Amino acid sequence: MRFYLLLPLAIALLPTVAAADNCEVSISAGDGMAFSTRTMNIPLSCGEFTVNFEHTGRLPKGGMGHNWVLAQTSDVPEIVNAGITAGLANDYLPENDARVIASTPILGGGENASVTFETGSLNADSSYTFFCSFPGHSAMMRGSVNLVD
Ligand SMILES: [Cu+2]
Repeated sequence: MRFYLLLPLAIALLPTVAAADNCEVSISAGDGMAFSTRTMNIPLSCGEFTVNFEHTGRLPKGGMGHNWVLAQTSDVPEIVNAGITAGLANDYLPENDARVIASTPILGGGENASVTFETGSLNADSSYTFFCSFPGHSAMMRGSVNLVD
């Protein structure tokens, strides 16, 4: 009887164990306008890629909030402008905007969030940028994405 109860649990844990190390990355930002890294490798073979983002500072999200957003490089300026209009209540991002490929909420100091997205939505011929959409941050808080196999 116990065997039948444990089997579903074992199956539920399998996908976590199977995820490769290079299909997940950790990135952080503190009370300054800087990400901990300026580049990120995303292997298209991952299927799913996860970004773990942490605000390591102390300031509240209304004053020095940060998020992690992925978009095509050419879309970044318009997303940033639309984000200012959307406001903090919408995490400084336009709602239901397909140009936003992946994003975390705006975080304040001490908070963290993860986002997982399908690498199949990325085109090997396109240029991608990650950035923070908090008003005034994206000029400093941005990095390039290297799509790899
Ligand atoms: Cu920021």
